[in-house]
Amino acid sequence: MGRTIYLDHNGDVLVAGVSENEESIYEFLILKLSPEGRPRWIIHHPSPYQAPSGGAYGLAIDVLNNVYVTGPGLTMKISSSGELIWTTLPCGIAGGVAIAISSPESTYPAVYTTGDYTVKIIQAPGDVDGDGCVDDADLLQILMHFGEAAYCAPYDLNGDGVVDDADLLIVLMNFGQCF
Ligand SMILES: [Ca+2]
Ligand SMILES: [Ca+2]
Repeated sequence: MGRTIYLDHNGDVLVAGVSENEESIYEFLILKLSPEGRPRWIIHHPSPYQAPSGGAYGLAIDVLNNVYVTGPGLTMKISSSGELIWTTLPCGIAGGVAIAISSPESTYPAVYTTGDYTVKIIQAPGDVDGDGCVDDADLLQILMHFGEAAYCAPYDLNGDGVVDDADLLIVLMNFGQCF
């Protein structure tokens, strides 16, 4: 079932919604059609919420025709050719019902979704505070929370539930970069 439809910069048609597979698993369904209606690609991805109300609700594209899709509990980025680039960690507030990107010209836009909460999804690795650059402010966040259990916190950069040297390394490896 499609819920949202969008035209990209090439006139291709993007459709996102929910589907149910043979094993009764509800999925995010995203498909891209040519202007003539010929399928270019289709993606099925398990929905964190296993109900007919799960699946995709919002869709946005950037200047490169990358596709951003959000729904309850999940947001994902898909390349223009249909490869899954990333998904958010299953952290409860990982998706919403609408999505927008901060600067469509950027290759690294911040992604905002909205539902019960507004979520800013940081793409730039090591950018804890989401200001677009990895600097001492991000380093400080890691150091202040070092050793803490921090499931789904922004300073738990690798999403393993603890703030430790692995997160510190992500900041240090990207230090000084702006996206
Ligand atoms: Ca930052
Ligand atoms: Ca971590």
